[in-house]
Amino acid sequence: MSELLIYYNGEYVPKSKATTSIYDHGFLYGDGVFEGIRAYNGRVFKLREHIDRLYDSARAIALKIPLSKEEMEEAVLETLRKNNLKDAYIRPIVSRGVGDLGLDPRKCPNPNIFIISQEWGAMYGDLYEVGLTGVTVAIRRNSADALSPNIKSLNYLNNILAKIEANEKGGDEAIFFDGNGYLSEGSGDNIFIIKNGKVYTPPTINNLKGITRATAIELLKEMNIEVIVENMGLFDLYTADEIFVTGTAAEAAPLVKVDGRDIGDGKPGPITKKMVAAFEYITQNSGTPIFS
Ligand code: PXG
Repeated sequence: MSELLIYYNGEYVPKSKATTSIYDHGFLYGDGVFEGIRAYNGRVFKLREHIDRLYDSARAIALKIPLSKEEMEEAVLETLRKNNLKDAYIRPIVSRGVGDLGLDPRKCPNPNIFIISQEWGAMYGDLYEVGLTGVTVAIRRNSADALSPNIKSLNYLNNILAKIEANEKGGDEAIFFDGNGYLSEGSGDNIFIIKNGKVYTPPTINNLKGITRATAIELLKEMNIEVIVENMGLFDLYTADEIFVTGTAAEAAPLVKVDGRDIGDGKPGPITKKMVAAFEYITQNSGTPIFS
């Protein structure tokens, strides 16, 4: 099989050639931004929304991406075409670029742009029917006034530390709270709680403005299910009737146990099942065509 091609500053190069210097501040300091996008059935899901978020993340760290959004979208599509991919995961990365050992980003005149793509199916397999286990973690989500969780930056250590804790505790996914004790999100997904037929999700001050989260809210409203955006605590999590998480990688996935406690009857509940089905339908039947 021939090597995957990676977009690298306007060219398509084999994976083994898509390398940057160790002086790239993306590597030295996690100074850069990225996105995670999926293509289903020959179409890229919510492409413009992901590109908008990439550019917002870049603006928040004062990183000017030397491509228009249209050029970036075309680069994503062309990367998929070059690799002949129809069902894929796509990872655009913009790093601050090569500088010196100092922090100052003014030493990095040229951002580096990479777009990686690869074939990708469902993340959790049959766990969608069985459900995932969640564990609350001691580490708090980065506070918005230190490093906003709205920035999808190359520094994912907060999330990785949560994942390490979840791994140690034997759970599939970590559940974060913020420094005020409010529910935040998972290590790589947003969270929804269902209680008495209504769906609740935290406001996005303390978590990523998830594109799957926004899609889930729209789908629930179309199903005439009330969605309430408000802060919640540990008690709300433990006493939920149902819980699901949303993310580009995770899609919509049920959480059936948290910290050893069954959620509802310990099986994916009715609203979660509707959500999983609705999300599968919309991903299979919408998006920007790759080959048109
Ligand atoms: N919160 C965080 C912290 C994320 O990184 C989401 C929520 C969901 O957002 P979207 O827009 O995708 O619905 C994400 C994004 C992984 C992985 O390997 C997951 C993400 C990013 C990178 C890797 O699970 N999810």
